[in-house]
Amino acid sequence: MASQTRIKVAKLDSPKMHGLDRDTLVRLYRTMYLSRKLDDREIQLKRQNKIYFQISSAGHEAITAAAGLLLRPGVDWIFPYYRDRALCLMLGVTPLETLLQAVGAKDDPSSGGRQMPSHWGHPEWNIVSRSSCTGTQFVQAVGAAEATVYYQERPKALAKAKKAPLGQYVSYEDNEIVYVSSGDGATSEGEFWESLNTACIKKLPMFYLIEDNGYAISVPVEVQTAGGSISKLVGSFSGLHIAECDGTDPLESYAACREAIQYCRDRRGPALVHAQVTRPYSHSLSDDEKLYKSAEEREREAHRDPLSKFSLFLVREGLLDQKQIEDLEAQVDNEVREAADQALAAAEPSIDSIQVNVYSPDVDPTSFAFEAEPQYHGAPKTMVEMVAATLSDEMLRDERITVFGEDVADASREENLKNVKGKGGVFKATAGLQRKFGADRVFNSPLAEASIVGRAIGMATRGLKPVAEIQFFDYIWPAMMQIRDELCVMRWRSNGAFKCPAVIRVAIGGYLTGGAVYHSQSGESIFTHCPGLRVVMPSTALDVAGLLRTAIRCDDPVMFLEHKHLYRQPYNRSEYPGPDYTVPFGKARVVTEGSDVSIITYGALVHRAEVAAAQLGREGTSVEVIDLRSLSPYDWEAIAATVRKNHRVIVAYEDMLSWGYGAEIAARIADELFEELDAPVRRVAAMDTFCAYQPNLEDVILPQTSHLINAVKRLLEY
Ligand SMILES: Cc1ncc(C[n+]2csc(CCOP(=O)(O)OP(=O)(O)O)c2C)c(N)n1
Ligand SMILES: [Mg+2]
Repeated sequence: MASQTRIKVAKLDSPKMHGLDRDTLVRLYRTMYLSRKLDDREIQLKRQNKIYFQISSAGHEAITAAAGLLLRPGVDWIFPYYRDRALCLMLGVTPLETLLQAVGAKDDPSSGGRQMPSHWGHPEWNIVSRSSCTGTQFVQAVGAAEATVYYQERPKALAKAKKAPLGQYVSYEDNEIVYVSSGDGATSEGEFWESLNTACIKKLPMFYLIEDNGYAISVPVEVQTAGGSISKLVGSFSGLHIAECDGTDPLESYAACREAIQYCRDRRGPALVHAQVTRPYSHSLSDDEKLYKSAEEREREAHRDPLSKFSLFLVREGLLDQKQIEDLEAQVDNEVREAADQALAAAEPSIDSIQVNVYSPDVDPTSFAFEAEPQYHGAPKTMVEMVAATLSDEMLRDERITVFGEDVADASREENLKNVKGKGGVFKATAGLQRKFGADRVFNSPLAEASIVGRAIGMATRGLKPVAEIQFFDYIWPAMMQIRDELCVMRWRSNGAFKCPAVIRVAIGGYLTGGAVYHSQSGESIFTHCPGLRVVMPSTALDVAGLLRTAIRCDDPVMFLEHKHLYRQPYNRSEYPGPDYTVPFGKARVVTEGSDVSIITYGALVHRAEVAAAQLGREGTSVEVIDLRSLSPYDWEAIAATVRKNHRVIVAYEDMLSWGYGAEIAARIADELFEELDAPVRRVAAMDTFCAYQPNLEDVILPQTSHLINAVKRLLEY
């Protein structure tokens, strides 16, 4: 008797299906296959020289499609990495959109053709624009999760953020979470550890997905990660839910992610899923893994390919037969073909559009709108008191403002506030603010500069207005990548879809005898060199009030440089100019008018130039002193006007003599105003060396009045 053909029917109630119905399982496979086909198509386009770069998500499709299924599109906040194509597709990014990115089209929603392929970003789905930097996303995700907690408690802040420019993308929903992912290699970045630390301290609703394909380009995981397992290594983080799964199996991945995501949604703390995946297509099309991976290793990986395993599973379980698989694949192939044709025909961005979205198109901090008359009242305040007073008034006015950094709070242990005066910053610039506005608005951060700036980026991206403090300029460097590659670039690289209008306050400059090399540095030119960033440096208390308020109210990232030497000087004090006093950026101040020589300066040298001018005035030489106040943008008209008037000019600055900020000003004067000059442009600056501990070397870092006087006299000899 012929044996009866047994038709196997899937038991969808079997535990291995994890409650997923047939349609969802098919959708999972479809998304995984679509992701792979898009990669394949890009590879073909690259080989045809129609695109310039390709990095694939191959081998990562199962875990990322499963995670995408569990995230809520447009509700949860997504900080992905380049191998998250299936996740993005699952959330709603279309195949055409991913290919518009590959070809660098004008209408690419992630960057308008500015970034490489697979640098995901989509405001509609809360996918925050990614840079190429591995690891920077972790601390930004922390800031985004802090925004979740903040908005939950402060609906007024949310309402205000929604009314601000790009407010259409500001959102908060109950139980939302923040997703952040990376490969195994990127977990070696400090920002990964900094982020876990804060996520656990604050029990933030953050879902970490580590997609471990065993390699970071050519570096294997045992050389990357102590003990070879990131999930084991993070085992002692308090309150962190940890799971490990086979990331090539969508059902096992789904189960692991579901539990982890629920943990986050329940606000029990952050969760980390460590998924073992494969990387069949080398690191990118610029890499050939045969150079460092054995044939056996590659063979073993091939057996774990998520696509072939899952299609086999679907057939074996009777969910799809071979014909249905083939139909589904043919349908997807067609979809990819059509999307590719459309992408290849799409318009490129125009060359001049490169200038667009460097700064906010909505708020111009150099405009007349920021001109205001002071309404003085109260006793004179020092510069440092003015910082606190201005922050206080702005915080009253705008609940989106948070203030954080090292030691900025009055006392983190709130119960102590009854009996102690409070710290409020090592210079007291934030004194009393926690007491007044609460510990959720004014708080101490761990001692981790990259995460201070990264968190500010995450908050600002979601519509908050962080005013973060870097305690000393000398220690800003761990944050350099967050500043240069993230904070300044977010708006430009997302073609205006995201922005980071955070204020970074930084105490800068030589200030005390014995401050030595690590409490005395300048280096503002390094930051004025960053497009997208505004850099200001007031020299008086009045300008602190006006410029700090403009910094907070403007829509761009601002580095607010506070000179430590000036914080408590009696000569620059001012009465409080009122809660709406602003000073536009890019407008210099004529400190003293004069008709023989001009000194263009800023920061701590303004007062010294003023004293020099007074002394020279008594000797019959009339000196004009210009305080730039804003370093980027700067007031070229004021510079040109004083040069045209006096024909003799000194640029005085504390930054290094060579390549210092004033060197560029001097160069531009020589370049554009040469005919106006009766004498060479002179620089008076710190020497190209460090400030030593010995007091007699103090003036190495901060030029003295006598240096300025001598320079003026030499200039008059021409
Ligand atoms: C900060 C930084 N350093 C180096 C690189 C160059 N780079 C790009 S990807 C990569 C390896 C990343 O490996 P992993 O995190 O394991 O992710 P995978 O590519 O394996 O998925 C490196 C070194 C970079 N983009 N950013
Ligand atoms: Mg890797």
